[in-house]
Amino acid sequence: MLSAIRPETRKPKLYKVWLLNDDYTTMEFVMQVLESIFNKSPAEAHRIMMQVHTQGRGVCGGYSYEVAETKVATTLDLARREGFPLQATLEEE
Ligand code: TYC
Repeated sequence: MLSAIRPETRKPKLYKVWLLNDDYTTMEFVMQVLESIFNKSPAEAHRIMMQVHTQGRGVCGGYSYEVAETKVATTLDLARREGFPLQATLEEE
C-alpha cells in the first residue's frame, strides 16, 4: 500500500540499541552513557549496566533507524574519546 495514499497504515520500524560487555570500560562510564545519551534514570542506568556486565549485552531502548544510528555513533565517539573499547550495535525489532 502506498504510504502517500494511506499514511495511517505506516508503521515505522523500531531498532533496538544494544550495549556489549568488555573488561576495560568502567561501570561509571557506561552509566554516564545510559543517562546522557539514552536518557535513563540513575537506577535504570545501573540496572542496564549490570545486565550487560553479567549477561554480555543489554538493550538501551528502541528507536527509529536514524535516532538509533545516531545514538550508537554518539556512544562510540564518546567511548573512543575517553579511551574505552565499549561497543554498541543496532538490531531490527
Ligand atoms: N565489564 C565492565 C567492568 O567490569 C563494565 C561494563 C559494563 C563494560 C557494561 C561495558 O557495556 C558494558 N568494568
